[in-house]
Amino acid sequence: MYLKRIVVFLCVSFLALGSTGLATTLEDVKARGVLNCGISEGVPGFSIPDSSGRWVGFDVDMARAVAAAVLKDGEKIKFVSLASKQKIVAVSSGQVDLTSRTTTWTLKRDAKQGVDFTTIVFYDGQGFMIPKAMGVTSAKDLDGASVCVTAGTTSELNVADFARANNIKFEIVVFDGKKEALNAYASGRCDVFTTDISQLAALRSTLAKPADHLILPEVLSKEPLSPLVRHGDNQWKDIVTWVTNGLIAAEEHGITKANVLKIKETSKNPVVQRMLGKSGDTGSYLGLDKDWMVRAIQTVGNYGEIYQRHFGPDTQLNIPRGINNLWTKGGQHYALPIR
Ligand SMILES: N[C@@H](CCC(=O)N[C@@H](CS)C(=O)NCC(=O)O)C(=O)O
Repeated sequence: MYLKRIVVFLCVSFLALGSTGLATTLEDVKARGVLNCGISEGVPGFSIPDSSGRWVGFDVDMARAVAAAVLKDGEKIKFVSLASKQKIVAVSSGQVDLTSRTTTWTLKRDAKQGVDFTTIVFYDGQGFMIPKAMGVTSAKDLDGASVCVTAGTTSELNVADFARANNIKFEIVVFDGKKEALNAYASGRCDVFTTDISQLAALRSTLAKPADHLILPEVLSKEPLSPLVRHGDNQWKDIVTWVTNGLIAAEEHGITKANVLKIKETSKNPVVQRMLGKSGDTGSYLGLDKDWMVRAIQTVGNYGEIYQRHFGPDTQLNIPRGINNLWTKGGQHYALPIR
C-alpha cells in the first residue's frame, strides 16, 4: 500500500516538474509559440519601436532570425524592454529565452552570472561624448570632469579604469537607466556621457542639437556584443549561436533575402547546399528542420543586409562597417563552418 502511494507520488512529482522546470528552452519556446527576447530601452539602429510600436533594429533582426528558424515566423516574438542592470538576470532567471541587447561578452558575466554568450554580432568599444562648447579634443584633458553613466554596464567599470590608468580624476555619476543618464547629460548635470561608441552615435541623434556634441577619438575598451542565453541549456545556446553565425556565413556566400530560394535550388556549392538544407540535414543537429537557415535569411537577410539596413550610409547613423566587416574585407566577422 505504502509502496503504491510512493510510486504515485513520484510519478505525479515527475510529471509536475516536467511541465514546469525540466523542459528544455527549445521545448518551452515551441510549446509557448512565442520567443521571449530581452531588448533595450530604445536605442536607434539597435532596437527601438517604430511609429506603429513594432520593434525594429539590428538587435531585433538577430532575434527575429532565431524566431524564424525555431518557430517558422520572425514575428512570433515578445520583446521585453530591459534596463542595463536587468539584462543578465532576466536571462539567468528564465524571464526571457535570450537577450539581444548590446551586451558585452566578459569573463565574469560568462563564468559567474548564469549566462552564456553566443556569437559576437557587433564589435564595439567605449567612448566619451561631450558638448562641443567644452572645447576639449582628447579624453585625457577631462581631468575633474563629471561623467554620466548607466548602472550595471561595463561602461561604469571602464571609465574608472581609464581614470586610474591616465592618472586623472572623474566624478562618476551613475544612473539606474539609460534615459536618466542621457537626460542628466543633456540637461548639463554632467560634462561627459559615456557608453559604447555605436550607442553614442545613436543616442546623439536623439538629442535636441546633435551637431553640438562631439564623440572624442579615444576608444577606452573592447566591447564585443553578443546575444546571451541561460547557462546550462547547451542545445539552446547552440541554436542561437548557429543561427546568428549563419547570417554571417550567408553574407560570405552572397546569399540574400531576395536570392536565398533561388540559390538553394541552383547552387552547386556543397557548403551552401548543406547550409540551406538542400543536402545533409544540419538543422537536425540543433533539433530544427532542414529549412532553419533558409527561413532566417528570408526573414532578415544576411549579416551585411542587416547592417546596411540599420547602420548603413542611407541611415541617419551611418556607421562605417570597419571592424564589423567580413574577414575577407578587413573586418572581424568570420563564420564558423556549417557542416
Ligand atoms: N555594452 C555595455 C553597455 C551597454 C548598454 O546597455 N548601455 C546602456 C547605456 S547607454 C544602455 O542601457 N543602453 C541601451 C538601452 O537600453 O537604452 C555592457 O554590456 O555593459
